[in-house]
Amino acid sequence: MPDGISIVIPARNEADTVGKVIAAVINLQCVHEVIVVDNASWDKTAEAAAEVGAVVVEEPEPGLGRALKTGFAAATCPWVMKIDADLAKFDPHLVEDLANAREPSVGMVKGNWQDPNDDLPMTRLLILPAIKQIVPGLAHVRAPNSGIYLFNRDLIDLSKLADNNSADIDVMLRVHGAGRDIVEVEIGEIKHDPRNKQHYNAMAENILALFLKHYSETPETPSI
Ligand SMILES: Nc1nc2c(ncn2[C@@H]2O[C@H](COP(=O)(O)OP(=O)(O)O)[C@@H](O)[C@H]2O)c(=O)[nH]1
Ligand SMILES: [Mg+2]
Repeated sequence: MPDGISIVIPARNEADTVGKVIAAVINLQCVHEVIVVDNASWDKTAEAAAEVGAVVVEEPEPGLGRALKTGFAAATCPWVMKIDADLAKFDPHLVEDLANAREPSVGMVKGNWQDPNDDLPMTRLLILPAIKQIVPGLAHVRAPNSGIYLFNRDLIDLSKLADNNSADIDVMLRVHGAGRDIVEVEIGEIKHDPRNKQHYNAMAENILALFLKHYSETPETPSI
């Protein structure tokens, strides 16, 4: 059997959904532990997570990247899977499907999901064009912004990850920079909480800043 995995779930005020997400994955054979990062929640996220057997760690400073750094560092397995706490619908088989896609050359397995109500504007209009221009070695990735992925934590310097919600993409850029393959697995339909425009506007800004920083530090293309 391939190595066991740690699941890390960042959670900010997700008391309504986090317990169900944990319960769906915690007893799978390949899952060694589920770590929930309670990111300054003011609801009962931590209680809901502990009740169904997750290890709860606290990250008092809000920010998805901060929560991820804390959670990835707390994981005891080198292979860490990140899933969101706000999933209302997903197929828990995706955990095994991602775990089984690991090969010696692979550093990261991303979950490629569909949502019939979401044509992924951020991915189409910002992230795919940015990858094509700035990181052409990742042009094969269809769902680069997926927040569901498995990666080998030992390949990257966790302390350098972005603090904000560009961190999922930052993990991918860093695993790619470590010379390992990024592969994708189809994970079917996912339903999660829609957020407001301000959330996605801020996310787009953070992602653009991440790509510009990446380009200034490690240009793959001679010039743009
Ligand atoms: N927005 C936000 N999400 C956070 C934060 N810390 C942890 N999270 C969790 O990160 C996951 C993804 O966040 P979400 O807002 O759903 O982003 P989206 O799915 O990319 O639109 C959820 O499980 C959140 O609870 C934070 O400071 N801000
Ligand atoms: Mg979400």
